[in-house]
Amino acid sequence: MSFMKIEEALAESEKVLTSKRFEHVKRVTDTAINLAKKYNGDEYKVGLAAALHDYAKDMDYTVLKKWIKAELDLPKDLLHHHTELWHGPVGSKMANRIFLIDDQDILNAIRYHTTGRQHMTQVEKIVFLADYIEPGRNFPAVAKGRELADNDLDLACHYALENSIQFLISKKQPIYPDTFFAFNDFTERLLN
Ligand code: DGI
Ligand code: FE
Ligand code: FE
Repeated sequence: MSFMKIEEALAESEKVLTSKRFEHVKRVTDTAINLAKKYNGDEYKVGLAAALHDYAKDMDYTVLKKWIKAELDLPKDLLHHHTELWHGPVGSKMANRIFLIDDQDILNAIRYHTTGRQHMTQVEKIVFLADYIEPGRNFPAVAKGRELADNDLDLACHYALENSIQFLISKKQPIYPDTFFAFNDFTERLLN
């Protein structure tokens, strides 16, 4: 259960984020709630997860590193990947420990919002996509991402992952395994 209101979660994020990042978080929250309405999803769960999805994003990486080391069920291989990948897993632990959120779906939506993963739930897909297509995003692939998100969550997630992987490869960046697991999962489902 979680008793935190979305407004309260937003207020907590506002305390720890730059104003620019907080504006992004509000747009992701609105986008996620709208997607939930469209797909008959859980507006509260996606709204709460979206309101907290970047909670750890502006924190010092030495703080994030301590959390990864201390939390037994956070994978230690994160420490060998880009620090950009740390704020989702750590943010979900903070949501649990500081705000006492124990709904696994909400926690996973925060945890996997950057990479995705295999077997994403509808709540996870919606938060992942809302982060990708919120109205403040303006990279070339975003128009098609919005169009797909309007019609099919799986196709939209597949497209977002495909584009992100291509972008990372073009930048000669390593790709975290969960990103591949997510991409393969959606690809296999689209073949069937
Ligand atoms: O926190 P946001 O900026 O709103 O968005 P995000 O959490 O989706 O992405 C943060 C960054 O992480 C973004 O610049 C892309 C990068 N990223 C996503 N997946 C991977 C990744 N970077 C690496 N190295 N590997 C990945 O698999
Ligand atoms: Fe993020
Ligand atoms: Fe974000």
